[in-house]
Amino acid sequence: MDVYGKGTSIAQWRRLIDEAYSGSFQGPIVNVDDGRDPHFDAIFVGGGSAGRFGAAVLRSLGGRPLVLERWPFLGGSCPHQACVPHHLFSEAARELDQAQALQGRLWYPEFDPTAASVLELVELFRSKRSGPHAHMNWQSAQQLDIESVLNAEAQVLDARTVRAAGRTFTADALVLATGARTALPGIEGETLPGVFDYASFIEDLDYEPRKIVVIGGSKVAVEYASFYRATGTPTTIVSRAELLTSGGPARMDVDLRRFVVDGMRLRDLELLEHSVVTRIVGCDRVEGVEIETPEGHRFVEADFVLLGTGEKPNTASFASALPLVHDDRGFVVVDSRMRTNIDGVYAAGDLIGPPMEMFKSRRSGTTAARNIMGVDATFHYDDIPDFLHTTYEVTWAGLTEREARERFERVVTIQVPPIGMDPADTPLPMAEGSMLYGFTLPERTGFQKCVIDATTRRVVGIHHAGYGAKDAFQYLHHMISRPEGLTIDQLGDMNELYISSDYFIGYARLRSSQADLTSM
Ligand code: KPC
Repeated sequence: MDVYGKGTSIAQWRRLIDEAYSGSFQGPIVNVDDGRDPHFDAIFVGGGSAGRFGAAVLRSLGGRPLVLERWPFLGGSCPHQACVPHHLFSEAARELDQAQALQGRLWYPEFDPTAASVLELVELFRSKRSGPHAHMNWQSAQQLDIESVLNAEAQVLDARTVRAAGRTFTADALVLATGARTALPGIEGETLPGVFDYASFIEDLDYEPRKIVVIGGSKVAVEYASFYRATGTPTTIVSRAELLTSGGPARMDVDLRRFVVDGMRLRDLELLEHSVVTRIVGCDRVEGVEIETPEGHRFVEADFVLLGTGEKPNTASFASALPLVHDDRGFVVVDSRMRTNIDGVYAAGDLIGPPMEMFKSRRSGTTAARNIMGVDATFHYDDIPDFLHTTYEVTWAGLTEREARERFERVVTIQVPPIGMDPADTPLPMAEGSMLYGFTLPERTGFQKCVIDATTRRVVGIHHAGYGAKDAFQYLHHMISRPEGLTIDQLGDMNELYISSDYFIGYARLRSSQADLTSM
């Protein structure tokens, strides 16, 4: 279908995406100016956030991008199977957590676990996800003037040539942004019906899980397990290491991590750490999981298993054509300009490995685009603000307290609840989203820690479990990472919108006149 210059509306895009995704429309969706030579400044192979944002910036800089995408929409896995459903479920988890915790109090009825349906929420998401998809297509084509071929597999022929939809396109540069998918852990029974990963959970779930096992200790495992448990479904997590101690979360402050993991236990999530699943058991479908734990062998019954055990890159569309350098997990190696080892070939997004986060996808794509257009740009994503959701929004940036103590001579912290205090004895921190807990179940309000280099008075780390701090952390991370940094005195001179999650401002002000800083 040729859509170029047709002025396709958001509603029309949505119908087209729905038809393509259901299979009632087959064939490529071509938004290419056929009046011009099929040669582009850059071809983005993959139209997820890296490809879409890269193409937008390349276009803004006066270049001509082409985006090739196998799905009938731009935006990639985020709005389809990853961040967007994830956040829908996290919001549900937060609501359900409160409904369970406060049942029988105030206006909350007795919690009915049969009323909170995992399947219903997945079906809701599936039925409505083409709304954001359509917006991305419309924005990219109509507002950003990006040419694309959607709903077609691309095949890279060489470092300048790609085929898609039966056509050959050439470019001065390629940006590979084909994403990643679950790396199966190799456990016996992992392909049984009833075993899912984050993608097949969205695509294929057609029953209500009654007993769940989540395998893995990563963000994905912790987030999904928290959601399942919040619906009232018995849930067990099995993790080789302690939860949230590998990958990005390895840099979580120990006290923040303790609050998060204790909070999961408090909500009757069964956590089996230092444990290994040896077999997923079942005949026609999953019936349970065999586990070696430090206490011995366990069989945990389950009608639903989620694999949260990591990802591997999608390389099929270019592997045979391009001798790229890969790391030990197969991800494409790039430098800080997103250049691969092949001249004119760049890579971006999940394809270049963790962190599998939106900012890295978008910024790696735009970094590639700038360099292609002759603008020198680099992107380092080793120092990142980070977050995850349990029933809390958990956010952190900068150094953990331990890292700060290794680096600086004198470190002070501002911590709430205060060090050594039983959270049940204090309703603080308390802000939007935790006010009801503050006055009913104070141990559930949240946790905050600000880490300060006492010598320079600079804030070097911020850590938060609660609600509503994520926005602030985007900016705070930028401020504390600047060469000039952010001192406790400058933080204390900000104007807080009280009551808000950002207690650091008020606490910083309480301490900011203290010449010789001490912890509180
Ligand atoms: C809210 C929503 O659906 C956003 S999905 C983001 C995909 S992209 O803009 O391409 O990064």
